[in-house]
Amino acid sequence: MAKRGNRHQGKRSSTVGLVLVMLLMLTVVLLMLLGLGVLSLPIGFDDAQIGDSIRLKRLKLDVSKSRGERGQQWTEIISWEPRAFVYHNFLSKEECEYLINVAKPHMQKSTVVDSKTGKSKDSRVRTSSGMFLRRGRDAVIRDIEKRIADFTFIPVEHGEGLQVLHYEQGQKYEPHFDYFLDEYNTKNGGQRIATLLMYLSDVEEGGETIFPAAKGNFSAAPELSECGKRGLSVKPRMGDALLFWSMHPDATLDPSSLHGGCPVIKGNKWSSTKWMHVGEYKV
Ligand SMILES: O=C(O)CCC(=O)C(=O)O
Repeated sequence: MAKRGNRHQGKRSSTVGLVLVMLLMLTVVLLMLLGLGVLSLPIGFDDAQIGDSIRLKRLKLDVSKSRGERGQQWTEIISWEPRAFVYHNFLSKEECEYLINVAKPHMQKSTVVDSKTGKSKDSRVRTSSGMFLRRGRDAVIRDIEKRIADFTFIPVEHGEGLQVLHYEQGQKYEPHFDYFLDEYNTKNGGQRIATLLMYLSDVEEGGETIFPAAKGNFSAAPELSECGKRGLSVKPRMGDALLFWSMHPDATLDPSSLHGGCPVIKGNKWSSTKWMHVGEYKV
């Protein structure tokens, strides 16, 4: 009896051993697969879409948690002069609504920078209203700012606070540069190097961001307003983000970055701007 018991025990322990070895092998295979997943960058070219505008598809790279579901994220290169890219579905619907709701009670008439004094002044060039949200203000904003840094490769600390803008029917921002031509505004962080413009709403008609000095062959799509047909333009789409560089890679200013917001013809336009500097911007 005792001998039979030993034999059963022996059999049982060799089965347990076999299961353990198999589990170990499975773990090794899983780790290898995971490793390969990490090593193969989640960015790939979609050959079928390489044409007039080169499209770079970004597979779902969840660099940070976002509030709400985001659609498929991918990057569209829209111009090399200026260097400009559209990140599709950069923000979720919930994040767009969050920014609008936080800013809404505090909106004030937008101003422009006086190039002689460097101070803010009221102007008919810019008829929207807006407000600044302090950098790192809360967890949602920190999350968005981290995502901006990940996509632009510009540290969070180089960015100004997010500015939320609201354009009602007829409101616009005439073409201008985001870089400064005065010394006053470059004291903190140096020159502005790039801008990320996030669209927080769709716009029924008009409200395109336009680059009138962009170089290249741009077809005037029929859905664009007359203003939008006067250069390279981007139609606002909730959640999309437009990144453009105000400086060349050799750190000289890029005049082809001249840009503006076309008048809104129908509907409302909400957007949020992140201006980034060459150095740390103290808040
Ligand atoms: O609203 C737009 O499309 C342009 C905004 C803009 O030019 C800016 O915020 O610097």
